[in-house]
Amino acid sequence: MNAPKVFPDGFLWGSATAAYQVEGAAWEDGRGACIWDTYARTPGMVHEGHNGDVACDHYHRYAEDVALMEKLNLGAYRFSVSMARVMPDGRTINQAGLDFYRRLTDELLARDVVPWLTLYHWDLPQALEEVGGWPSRDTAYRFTEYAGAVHDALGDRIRFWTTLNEPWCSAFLGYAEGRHAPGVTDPVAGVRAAHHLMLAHGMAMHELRSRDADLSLGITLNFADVTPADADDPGDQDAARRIDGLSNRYFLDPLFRGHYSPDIVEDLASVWPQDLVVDGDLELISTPMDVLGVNYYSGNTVRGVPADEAPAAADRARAQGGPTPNVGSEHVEFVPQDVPHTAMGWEVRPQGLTDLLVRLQRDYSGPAGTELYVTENGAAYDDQPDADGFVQDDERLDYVRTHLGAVHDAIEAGAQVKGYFLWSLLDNFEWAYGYDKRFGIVRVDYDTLARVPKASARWFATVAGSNRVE
Ligand code: GBH
Repeated sequence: MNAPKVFPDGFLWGSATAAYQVEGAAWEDGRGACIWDTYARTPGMVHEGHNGDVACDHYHRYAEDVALMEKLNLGAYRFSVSMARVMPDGRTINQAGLDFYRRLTDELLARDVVPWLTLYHWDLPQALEEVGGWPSRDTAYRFTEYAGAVHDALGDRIRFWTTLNEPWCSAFLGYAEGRHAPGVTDPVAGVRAAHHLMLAHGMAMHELRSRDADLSLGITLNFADVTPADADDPGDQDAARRIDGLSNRYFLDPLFRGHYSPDIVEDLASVWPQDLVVDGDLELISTPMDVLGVNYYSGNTVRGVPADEAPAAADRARAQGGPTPNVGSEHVEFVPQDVPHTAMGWEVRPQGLTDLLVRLQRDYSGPAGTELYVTENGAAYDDQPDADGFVQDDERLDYVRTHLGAVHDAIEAGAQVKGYFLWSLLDNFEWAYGYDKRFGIVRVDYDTLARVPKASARWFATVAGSNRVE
């Protein structure tokens, strides 16, 4: 038997959700339309035309959900604020929208669950998309006003604030590949969106920091563990450099070093607008952060495709100029590995999480003194509920167990990891997959909206309660 892995005192155990994925009540209390409302209503974009109108009805059932968190020993809850509730038209403040997050926060505090707020998890007000969306610089200014409005309402009761969730997804899935809202397929729009998201982050950091020096501020990024198919092959090494650059360094370098990585800018030369970066932008973007949120699910093994060779079927569309999120790197092939996969088809690679956290500590967060939090990690599996709705989800439990082992290894190797949020508390609206993919440790019956904790939830409650993984 392995020795129990004991986590540092004060380690924060939590679960995560996002507004559009769980709240429902999409048209209540003055909420405006967001880009996901529109995208989900566009035929062919989301699995079976699902949308977030009802979702988990968290908007009405938040008290029940917070009680459940307490029962599961969860010390923190990472949620996002819907910008379209707070500024339905992208400009005017809607007090009723803010009131919901006050009620939620007060309920969390009453039950000793630390609120961890994300300002933006992909649900831009449709009104702002119509005047240019993230490819437009103005959106960063609207976002900063929004950050101030949320701070006015919640600044006295929330310590942890992250600006954006996964700007890579917003920019490149949303505006380059079009697999996410708003469904644009233009590489230049993707590059513009990425910069303006970073600028929005920097301006909001500046705004919040100048209001209150005691807040713990930062951003959440998604990371991929990238490995060359053949470590000795220069073409594969270059493919790995490109994908690591586009997925990881694209955001880390400006945030922590105040510049974009020169090799990425060079790879993107044909789609990088000359007037994109304005003097002063990078200073704002590199405002020192207290926390870095790390979302980790999987990784990729990549191969450089020689120009005279046809790429594998999965990458053919991309190589022939079809939309890809990996702007400027159309000649990279993703090589599936013979390892377990989740229901998303993502490879299970726990070692990648250890390597990532150690690297972030060594190359980025260390010098800045930024603390690392795993803000998302978890897995979708094909759950089979019994007659009572109970799910014996051994695969998910195992996924979380091995990834917590990976976090523990990283801490032992010196990474300053201060907490772990499991994605997700509830089964919820899984973006383009609708309700077809379930990430929850609590099952949601979408007919009755009843919540039933799965085996993984019971197990995770023991971990959170004892601060150790047996
Ligand atoms: C997160 O994004 C989101 O923050 C959350 O809202 C969402 O529900 C959750 O994950 C689950 O999807 O094709 O093997 O290369 C995840 C971002 C980026 C993770 C792309 C997987 C591709 C894996 N994803 N990545 S692979």
